[in-house]
Amino acid sequence: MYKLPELKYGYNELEPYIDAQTVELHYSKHHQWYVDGLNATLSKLEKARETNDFSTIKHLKRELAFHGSGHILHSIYWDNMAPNWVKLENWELMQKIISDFGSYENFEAEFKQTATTVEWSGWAILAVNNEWDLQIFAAEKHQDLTIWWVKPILACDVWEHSYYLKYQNRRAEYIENFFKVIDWKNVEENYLKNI
Ligand code: MN3
Repeated sequence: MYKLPELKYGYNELEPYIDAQTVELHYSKHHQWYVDGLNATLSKLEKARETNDFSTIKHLKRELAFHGSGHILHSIYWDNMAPNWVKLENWELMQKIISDFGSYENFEAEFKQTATTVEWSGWAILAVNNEWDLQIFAAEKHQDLTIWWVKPILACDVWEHSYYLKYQNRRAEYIENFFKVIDWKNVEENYLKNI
């Protein structure tokens, strides 16, 4: 059984950048819904295996990708943020960003533009692979997200529920402010775990 991971801050602690009501709804309703959906899908898959009845497998695999990716990406997203912005120092990740993107400024501009231009719902994701190096992906919806060879280390949710209450259609402003609550120590840890 999957569980909602603990938040390392209170609902109001990302204020004024991400408002308390959005964090509460997003975490306790939306993310919980992905966790519940993932568990329900896994038990349906188990039943299908027991009864050898795979007639609904197409639906179940789609549900698995949708709820599974939703749960994983939200878990990364929450941990990627902190009430007190943690600056990216000249750690290994910084050196890698500079070598792969040319400069930190280039990386930030590419990430923000990617997040801004994801069509409709989705994510901007900085991901690592020890052969492929760092790349920024635009994930339109996440049920289609089957990118086997990458490990996300920084994920920015750009589904409307992550910003609409406070920012309405001003997604770019939300992304600017997301950068003010990034916990770069956490991103660095994710990076080191995956190389
Ligand atoms: Mn979300």
